[in-house]
Amino acid sequence: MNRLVVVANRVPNPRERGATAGGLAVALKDALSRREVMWFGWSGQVGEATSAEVAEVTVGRITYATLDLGREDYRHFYTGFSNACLWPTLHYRLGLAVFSREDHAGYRRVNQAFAAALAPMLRPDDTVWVHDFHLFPMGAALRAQGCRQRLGFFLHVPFPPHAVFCGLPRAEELLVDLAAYDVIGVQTEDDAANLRAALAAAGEADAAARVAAFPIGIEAESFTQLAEKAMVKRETERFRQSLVDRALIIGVDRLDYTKGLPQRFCGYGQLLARFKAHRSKVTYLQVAPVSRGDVAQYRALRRELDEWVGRINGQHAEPDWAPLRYMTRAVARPVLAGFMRMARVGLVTPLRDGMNLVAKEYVAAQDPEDPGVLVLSRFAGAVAQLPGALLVNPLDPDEIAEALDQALTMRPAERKARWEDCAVSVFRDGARAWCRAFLSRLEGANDA
Ligand code: GDG
Repeated sequence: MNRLVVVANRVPNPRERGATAGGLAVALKDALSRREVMWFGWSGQVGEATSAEVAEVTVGRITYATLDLGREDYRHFYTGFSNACLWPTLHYRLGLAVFSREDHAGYRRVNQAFAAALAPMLRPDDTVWVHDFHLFPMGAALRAQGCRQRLGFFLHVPFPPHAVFCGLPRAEELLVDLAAYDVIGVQTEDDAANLRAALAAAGEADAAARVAAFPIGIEAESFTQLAEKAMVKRETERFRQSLVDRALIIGVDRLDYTKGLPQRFCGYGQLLARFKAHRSKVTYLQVAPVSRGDVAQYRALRRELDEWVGRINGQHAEPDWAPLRYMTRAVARPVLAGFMRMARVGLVTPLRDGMNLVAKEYVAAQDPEDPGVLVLSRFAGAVAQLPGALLVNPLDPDEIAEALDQALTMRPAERKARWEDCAVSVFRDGARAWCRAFLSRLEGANDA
């Protein structure tokens, strides 16, 4: 079988194994155990200049081929154009986007450099699968290097309506770049419709026909096992004792302005103010590991959240009860799975999200005999697969408060029925199925 080359901004560290490795790495490893794979991309290291040489490490059938980014390229390609311009715009937040010619030039330069480094490493029958918004131009850059291989692209984040997308500097150029791919995958049918319309408007009607939705999933069974095993861990027991029989609400998100955290905190405050029966009876744990701390808006958000936490706890706490527990450190995945299983409510309210895997992990972590309730933003891509969730407008704190009250008072039979409605797709449409679906479209056969 031919080799699969996965191109992603960040390549997983070959020394990280199992539960600590990234979701994509685990999914690919399981789905492609018989296949030779090369990961190509950024090592995660920043040096003086972007490396001219590719560092290769092979473990079993997987080769990790990486480049270090130079300081300037890191600043303009990664922090600048990718995180401060493309990320907000693709999440419908054009007003937050930072436009800079230098960032734009850095983005194109790094994509060119990656393509120039990868092209000579490719074999004629390789299948190349490029991931995410950092690398829109990679396919076109590979074609310009003379590559004739099958090239697929998957966008993990939303694709906004054309009226938003065309606010990007040289938006049309990105669409022409996308047209170089043989298959262009997105998370939802809405994203697919938006992208097709944008491609058609850019005169790339042929490419519009190569766009398809492939909703990403999780390795649900292994997450359930993690959650079950966590129940006997010391950390879980200590946490349980600290709750003293209070119902737990859990939120788990990278600290990012797309995740709707200030509005969520405000909604929880409304719950405590309006539905007084829950006072002293509920604890909300928000895990929000800091990300992209070198982008100004993320630092501002962190300060804003610090303020919210102080306000809510200051206003509602009792000497023996802090209503909101907030941590900006990451929690180990096996521990997190246990916390999710203990939570009566999973609170997932992004303002906009490509998919949102936390919503699916929360469902997978539940005890089927006594499951909790998922409160989910109607603007997460995952909505289509989770019909049993309580849907909210993440911008409306009152709706969040009402949904939390409904979830906290829901009878066991309804909780179970709603959980079962969500579990169908979470367990059936996993990461492996996603991988196979994309690759079989790209390769025109069911042999992935
Ligand atoms: C992008 C798209 C799309 C979070 N905190 C901790 C932790 N996490 C894990 C979660 C989950 C993952 O990180 C986050 O995945 P999401 O899907 O929720 O969100 P993004 O990071 O924004 O991912 C998104 C995804 O790509 C895949 O296509 O679904 O829409 O934005 O797995 O559990 N893990 C650990 N500790 C933490 O504190 N161990």
